[in-house]
Parts: sequence; structure tokens; C-alpha cells
Amino acid sequence: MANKKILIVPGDGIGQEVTAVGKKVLDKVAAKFGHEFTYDEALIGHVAIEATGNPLPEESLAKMKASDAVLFGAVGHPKYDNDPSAKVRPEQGLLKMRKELGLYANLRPIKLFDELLAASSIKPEILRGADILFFRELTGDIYFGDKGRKNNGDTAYDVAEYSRFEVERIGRKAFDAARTRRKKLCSVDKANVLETSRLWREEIQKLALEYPDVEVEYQFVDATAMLLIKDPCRFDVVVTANLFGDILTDEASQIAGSMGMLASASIGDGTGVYEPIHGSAHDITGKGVANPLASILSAALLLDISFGMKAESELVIHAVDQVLKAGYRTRDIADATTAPEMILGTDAMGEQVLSHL
Ligand code: GGG
Repeated sequence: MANKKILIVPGDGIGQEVTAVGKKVLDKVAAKFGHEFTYDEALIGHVAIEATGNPLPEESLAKMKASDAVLFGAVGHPKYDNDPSAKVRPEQGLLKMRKELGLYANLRPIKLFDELLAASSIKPEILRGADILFFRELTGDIYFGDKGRKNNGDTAYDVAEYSRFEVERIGRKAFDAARTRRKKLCSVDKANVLETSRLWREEIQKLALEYPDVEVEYQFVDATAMLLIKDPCRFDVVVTANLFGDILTDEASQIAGSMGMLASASIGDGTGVYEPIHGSAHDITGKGVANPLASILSAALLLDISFGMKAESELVIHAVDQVLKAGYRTRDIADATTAPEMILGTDAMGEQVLSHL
């Protein structure tokens, strides 16, 4: 039995809807295993800007630091998309949270549940057995470098920077993970063009000497984008920079059937943050159709990584598997063969998972 403080940070759009379901799953797990989970809530993103003018209020940050883990939803709002001049934006809250909590490693498991082979746009014979663990570096790169305008605003710049220690620490996590899996690591960069990528590759090559049991390959990001679709099963652990990881994992979500299936764990120096890789999806917000499985699977990662509760985490993943085996789908993972009555909304899908816990 364990006492744990979990901070729920729903954020914007469908983040609110899916995080509520993720929390119910944590509640049920606590009851079943005799744990005591206590919860608090905090604001981030657009809802935080509306309430306080700040996308990550100090109060939210303090609560995050004081928690054992954070279950997070999403940030974003369409009103900023067409307003490039907006100085305060929801995503600033997300980046600040990562930096302040030292969350330099973002783990994104791309796991295809067999039942969803038909939901993917990739051919089943290419896809079957795909199981990739991405390590996206999360506190460096072009996201955090100097940015601005010059030449009277007619020229814009974003500077990409990496230091050796930043590559070494995420590289080490990726190599360690590869050792527990199929012992293959692919390091993705653009070393034929970018200086940051050349430093990245140097550091990974140095680390590789410490892990002779791990087979390492180096790929350029453009080739990786192609190989993920052509031959996803060739990959085991993939480690890459912030921007490349952001883009490649959205692409790789199609291996798992939908963005709505992909969970993530952001870890590093402090409190771990667990969230779906999808954003706020305002086009479907309030309609009750968002897929809650990424939030539920994020809760499973939280139990495993932050609390060391392996059995609890596996039970949640098994429950998701059972629900998919029974044929239930949200509309993003339904296909032409799914009967209309098997297509569930957010809460009904959550209830199905809860019924298997
Ligand atoms: N749950 C993920 C989320 O809110 N994504 C929105 C976003 O702005 N993502 C940018 C990033 O992950 O760097």
C-alpha cells in the first residue's frame, strides 16, 4: 500500500475530457490495490491565461514540484493559430513546465494493439508486431534557443543548440531502455547538414562504446520518416532531438492506429509528467468523442515509471487490450467493419476500461 499525491492538469480542449477518464482509472487501481492516491488540480495553457494571464502560473508550478506525479492533458487554442503576433501563448506553459521540472526525456511508446491492425492506413503485413520506444529530447534544441525578429521584423530566427551533457543524458536513458528490450537503438539526426546533429552523433557514438551489447544504427531524420512507414518493425528504441521527435512521433502514431492511442512519459530531474501525445483538438472539444485511451495509457506509464507499480500498470494495459478485443472503438480507431453500436464516446469508452479493472 502506498500514499501518493497526483496532480491533475487537464489543460485545454479535449485535455479536460480525457484527463477526467485517466483519473477515474487511477482511482479504481488505487481502490483495487489498497493504495491511497490524493489529488489536486492545477491550470496550464489557454485556461491558465484566461484565469491569470500566465500560461503556467507560479501556483501550478509549485503544485507540480510538490506532487509525486502529474497527469496532464493538452495545451492549445485555435485563437492563437492565426495570430502570429500573440506574445503570450498556451504552448509557453508547456515548455516552461518541461524546463522548470527538468523533464529532458520524453518516452513515447508506439505499441500496436493487434486488434487495431485494420484501423491503420499502413498494410497489416508491414505493421504486424511493430513496437517502438521513442526517446524525444525535451528541454533543448530549436524550441528553447534564442528566437526573434531582425531587419525591421522582416527576418525571423530560431536558434538550435545542444550541449554534450544534454545528448549524453538522454542517450544513456535510451541505451538503458534498449538493454531491457530487443537491444537495438536507432539514433536519428541530420548530421549531413546540422552542427547540432554532428555533436549529437559524436556523443551517441561515445556512449555506444559503453553498450557493446546494443546494436546501434544512425539514420537521418528524412530517411527515418520514410522507414517508419515502409518498415516499422526494424525499429526498437529510437533516440532523437526535440523537433525531430515531435514530428516523427506524430507520424508514428499511425502505426498505432491513431494519435488518440499514444501515451507519453516526460521524466528527468523532478516530478514526472504523463500525457497523451495529442493536442487540445478543439475541433472535437465538447462533443464527447475524444479517445481517452492515450490518457488511460499515460496513467499506466505513471504507475509504472513514477510509482514502480508494475502489476497495476500492466492491469491497466490489459484492460485496454480486453476492451479492444471485445470490439469497442472510439471513432478515430473505428474502421469500415465496426458496427455503429460499438463506436463509443469518451466516457463510455472509459467505463468499458474501468469494467475490466
Ligand atoms: N499533450 C500534448 C500537447 O499538449 N501538445 C501540444 C503542443 O503544443 N505540443 C508541442 C510539443 O509537444 O512540443
